[in-house]
Amino acid sequence: MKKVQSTCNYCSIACNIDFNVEDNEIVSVVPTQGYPVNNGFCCIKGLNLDKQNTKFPNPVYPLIRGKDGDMEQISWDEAFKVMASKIKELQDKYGRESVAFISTGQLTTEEMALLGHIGRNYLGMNGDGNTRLCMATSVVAHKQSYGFDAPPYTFDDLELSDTLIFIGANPVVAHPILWTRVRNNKNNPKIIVIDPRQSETAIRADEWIDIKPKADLRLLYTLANYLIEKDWIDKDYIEKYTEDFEGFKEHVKKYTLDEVEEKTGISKGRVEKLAETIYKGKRVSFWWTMGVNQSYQAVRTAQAIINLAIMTGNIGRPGTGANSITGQCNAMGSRLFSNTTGFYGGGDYDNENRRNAISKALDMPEEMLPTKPTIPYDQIIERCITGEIKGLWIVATNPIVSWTNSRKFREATEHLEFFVVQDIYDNTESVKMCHLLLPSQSGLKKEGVLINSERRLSRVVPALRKEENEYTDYDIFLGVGKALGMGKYLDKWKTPEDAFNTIRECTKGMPCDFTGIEYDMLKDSDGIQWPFKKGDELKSNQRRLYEDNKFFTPSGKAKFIYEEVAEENPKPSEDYPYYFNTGRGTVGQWHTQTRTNEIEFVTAIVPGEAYINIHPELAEEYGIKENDKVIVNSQNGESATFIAKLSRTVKKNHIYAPMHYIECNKITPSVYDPYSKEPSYKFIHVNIKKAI
Ligand SMILES: Nc1nc2c(c(=O)[nH]1)N[C@H]1C(S)=C(S)[C@@H](COP(=O)(O)OP(=O)(O)OC[C@H]3O[C@@H](n4cnc5c(=O)[nH]c(N)nc54)[C@H](O)[C@@H]3O)O[C@H]1N2
Ligand SMILES: Nc1nc2c(c(=O)[nH]1)N[C@H]1C(S)=C(S)[C@@H](COP(=O)(O)OP(=O)(O)OC[C@H]3O[C@@H](n4cnc5c(=O)[nH]c(N)nc54)[C@H](O)[C@@H]3O)O[C@H]1N2
Ligand code: SF4
Ligand SMILES: [Mo]
Repeated sequence: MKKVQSTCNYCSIACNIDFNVEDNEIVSVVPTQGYPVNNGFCCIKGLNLDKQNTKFPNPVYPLIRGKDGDMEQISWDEAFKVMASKIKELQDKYGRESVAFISTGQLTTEEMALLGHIGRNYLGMNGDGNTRLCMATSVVAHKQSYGFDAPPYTFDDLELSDTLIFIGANPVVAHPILWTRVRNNKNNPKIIVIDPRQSETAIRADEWIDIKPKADLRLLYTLANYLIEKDWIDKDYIEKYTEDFEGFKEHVKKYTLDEVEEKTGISKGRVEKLAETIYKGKRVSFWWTMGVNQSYQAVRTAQAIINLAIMTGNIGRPGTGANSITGQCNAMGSRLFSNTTGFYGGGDYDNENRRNAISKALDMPEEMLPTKPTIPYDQIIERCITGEIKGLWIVATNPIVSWTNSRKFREATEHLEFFVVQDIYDNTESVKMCHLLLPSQSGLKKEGVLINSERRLSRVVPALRKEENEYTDYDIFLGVGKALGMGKYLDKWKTPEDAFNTIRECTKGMPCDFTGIEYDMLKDSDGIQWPFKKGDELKSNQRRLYEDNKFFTPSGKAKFIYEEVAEENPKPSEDYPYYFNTGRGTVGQWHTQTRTNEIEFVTAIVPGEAYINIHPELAEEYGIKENDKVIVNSQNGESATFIAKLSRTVKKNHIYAPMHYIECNKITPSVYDPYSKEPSYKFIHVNIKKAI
């Protein structure tokens, strides 16, 4: 029996798992002992990683839609030829930007980088990722406030804090191993959860701050104002290491305690107490996730959290930080290496030094590199609808279920001349709409590197051998690249290891510099967090950023960034009296459920149909009982039917819908943060009626 240590490719914790393998079959799955992230523990998804393409086998050969609408098998060579000729044909006829791709935070870094190389460097397409639905807000917030998309923390900080404040984050469900780390904290920490819903995490916290939906920014500014008034701030830190505090101080003056209860639902006394807790804490850490990122004013809210941390000196020390938790296993890889919004390793496309360095690292003329960032996801969809984009290639994402106001995505696909889906299943909702399916093998057969939420690179090692004609995403990209005639431009990308070396070269001199990491150093290892420059010595497997109080802005200082609190968007209206909130349902369910539907422990206990949590008193007003069907009508003009699950975890005028079902995004709005263009998935007004 052989033991293969690899990385879980569900969530951004990136637990390490030992697969015990015999005759190319997985005999058992054991969380890796001693691995600094998960040390012998993992959640139900990781424990069932062997169940992929077992209940729903993926086709080995590509499928193309015939004239009668049925899918027909073709060879890989034919599929690559179709890809190359269709893309060229569309680009010749309608221009380079008439074809686009949408990828994901769930590929290996090398796969993502190769797709970006083919799609952006060689073909000049637009290409965005599902990370836009998830982490775009944090990216912009970090870039503006810290000067680089560089989250500060290491997971040990969860154990070292004395005060942990979770804002719009539900780690008990979404990042269970992270919650295990909180429980290991020996400082008897104070745990506070800010969430309009009494989430599974709020239930376990010392205090649940039951805020009105999207009132976070006002609450955070009010807290800041009160802390300043009380002089509960770290003046020395502000003076030496931050910029524009005076402007911020002026800005927050109007956010007084007098108005706070009416606008946020949190009483003056509670705000004072929360401020005092922050002041008294020696090691205060703030953790945020999608309750912040997915909003019409998300970037400024994330930055208001950063502002609180830097004004109280809670950054760069053990147990502190304004910490954005990522979502997917390789969101961090996608942020740095997808070649969609900036160069590999960071840097804007108009930065001459970076153009030069990247052109050398890729061995490619500068003129071939992109000159501007991609248009974002929402505009890709819009351009499909207007007919400017004719070809779309989606990889490891299932937008017909996951895209906001999903009618739009369906509409987009109806206008496409060429819609390609690359997935490990042939039965997803998106596959049902496509012209060509490129079936990839799952992570169990892949090799490469993932980068987790605390910037740790770790290896994906194939637990299972590929059988004949089985292609991973990496193989598929290479096949397409060759068919396109990329020739010498693939020389630096022959294997995942080549790709790793190529992109590693691109990090030289950047904040994420990991030129000191050899590909094989990551195998059977503790993983290594960036930065790790050539010549660096690995002193610890827990490293945080900003310990030297130097940020990546031109001045080296962290910036206070702020703006007026915006009005609710969409606006409330009498016809739609309830707030509709969405998010994760259970630990066992992953996104659109294509993978976790294979886990029988999960499907046996989670509702098989879309459901909402509704307060028992509201349900009673409509004569709705447990498991009755409810029609939800949304301000976006759409309706969907859900099963009612009565629960006091939601306020009487709130409805909560887990995102794992196709019905959920029928209801959500086409509203985005103005800076990050991340969808505001968690906020729209609805009305309800009992279905008869
Ligand atoms: N089991 C499981 N785990 C997952 C995933 C999964 O699908 N299933 N997905 C992974 C991914 S990609 C991601 S991005 C993460 C997401 O991880 P989380 O962000 O923790 O999960 P969500 O449930 O989307 O949202 C968190 C909370 O935000 C709250 N919220 C909504 N609106 C507001 C608001 O206005 N203010 C505040 N303060 N809170 C609000 C919601 O009520 C919810 O409890 O999970 C990752 N982990
Ligand atoms: N209402 C609402 N909607 C949301 C959210 C929310 O909170 N509320 N959250 C948003 C967030 S944060 C996210 S990250 C998105 C996630 O949304 P999606 O990315 O659409 O969700 P997944 O189900 O993870 O889709 C991944 C797809 O890739 C396939 N796949 C898995 N492994 C591989 C592989 O190795 N190769 C290939 N080629 N395919 C593979 C899976 O079968 C699946 O079809 O959803 C967003 N949508
Ligand atoms: S916590 Fe995340 S990385 Fe760890 S096993 Fe569960 S899904 Fe995988
Ligand atoms: Mo996500």
